[in-house]
Amino acid sequence: MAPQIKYTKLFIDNEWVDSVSGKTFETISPGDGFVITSVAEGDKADVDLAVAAARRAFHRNSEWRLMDASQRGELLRKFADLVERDYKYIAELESYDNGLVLGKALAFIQGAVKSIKYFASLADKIQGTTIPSDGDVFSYTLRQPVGVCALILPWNVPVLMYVNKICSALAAGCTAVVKPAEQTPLTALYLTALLAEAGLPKGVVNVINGYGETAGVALTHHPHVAKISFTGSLEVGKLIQQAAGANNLKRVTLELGGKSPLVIMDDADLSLAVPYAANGVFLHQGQICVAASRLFVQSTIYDKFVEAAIQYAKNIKIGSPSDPKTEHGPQVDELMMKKVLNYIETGKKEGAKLVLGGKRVGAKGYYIEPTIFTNVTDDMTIAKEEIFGPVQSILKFDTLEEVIDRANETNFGLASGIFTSNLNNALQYSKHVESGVVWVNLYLGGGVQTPFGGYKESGIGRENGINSLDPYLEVKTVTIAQSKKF
Ligand code: TXE
Repeated sequence: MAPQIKYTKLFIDNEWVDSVSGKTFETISPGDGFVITSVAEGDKADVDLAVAAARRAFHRNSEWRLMDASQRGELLRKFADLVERDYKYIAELESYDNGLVLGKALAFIQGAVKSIKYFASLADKIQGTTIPSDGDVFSYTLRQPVGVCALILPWNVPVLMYVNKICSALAAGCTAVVKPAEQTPLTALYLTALLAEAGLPKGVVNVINGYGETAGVALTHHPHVAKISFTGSLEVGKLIQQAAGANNLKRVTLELGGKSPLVIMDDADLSLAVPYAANGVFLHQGQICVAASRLFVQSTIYDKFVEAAIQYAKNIKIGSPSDPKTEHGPQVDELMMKKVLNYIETGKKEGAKLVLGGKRVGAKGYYIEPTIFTNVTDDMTIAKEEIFGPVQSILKFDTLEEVIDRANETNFGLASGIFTSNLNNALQYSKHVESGVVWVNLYLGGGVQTPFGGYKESGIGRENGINSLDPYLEVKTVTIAQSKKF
């Protein structure tokens, strides 16, 4: 049974409100292509109201600014408890709106609870320093919240994105306006209701559903937004950077796409490498920014590996995302499905060999078979552009030196991996591959404790980890004259 929809409006100053224009837009279930519900559609007028509310909540005398840091942590811990209380419902809602298969959604929401607790624990550990400055002075630093943050979310893992960004902002003491992706607004709205239930003061978090070109642009150009945290496409990331530079020089963190290389050396344990490589690119139908979308296999084991990869992928169970047994669900919408199918056609035309899948499944919903291409070369479109779909491209290499150069021959630099039983290979690759994350003998590991972000055009800044609040903080140096040194 479909989960009940409880919130569909905008959230401003702790009130659920219609948009100023009265407009709404539909959100679709990718599992069957049917409309789930209509949600209020915000644009510039609503963004102005939301930013004004966030700004009031950030005033130096506001309840939020006067709250003890430990109390902010306490509030986040309550939020974690509420997410834990409702995690099954939230997982069902995520699966319904986004197409993430239920089994994974349940695991992801449990991961989100851990993340919230982690950020909660950072709230009262924001400390400045005292500095042995030159002269008859005393210097120290304060680390202060940057102000109103615009948190612009993608559709691929909405709950995790909401939690990472909102909890970092709140732990740091900022206020926020969230813009969920237009494809997947529902879990962000529900989580916001839980934050309010946890006792969030008025105006600290506001949510404006809407489109990028309207609500998103209004946020990125707003003179009272101090910082933007964005996860999404490279194209929009560049627009955001320009918008931030064009007006009040907003602080910007960007988590963009990838074309992540995963290298399988001939001394690797294939019983691990094959499933990890498959999961690395087929998880969530390939709609993850760290997808292992360039799989480099050493020539001496290439044929053997390809055979095992096909056998593995053949057995992935495709079905409705709400069925707990399903391993492979739909793409998020028709547009993305067509985009991925188009990449598959391009792969065939450019001479890659399609050895598995390649087709849409059924006529209802947006399903694509797990797809494998072999004989992929570096110059092919499918080896260069982010597909964001269930397409495993297997390339051949001879030596580690060669594959490091080829792995780095991309403007992206988000994640990478290597399977090898030789420690020197692992260390050499890890040192020289140009990516923010390297996995050795696993793929997709580590938790909220580890910094996450990209080299090159995969982004700017890091999320997660002990320093994850830094982008939400300013450093202020205070220097006080002393009559004499003592
Ligand atoms: O992303 P967009 P889309 C990649 C992936 C995918 C491609 C396109 O390759 O195929 O991006 O996806 C908001 N100003 N990733 O079109 O448009 C938008 O409303 C301000 C990788 O969905 O970047 C949404 O909230 N905001 C990725 C968010 O930006 C704007 C996750 C992302 O949308 C805006 C998703 C504008 N001008 C897609 N235009 C990852 N890194 O994980 C749009 N938005």
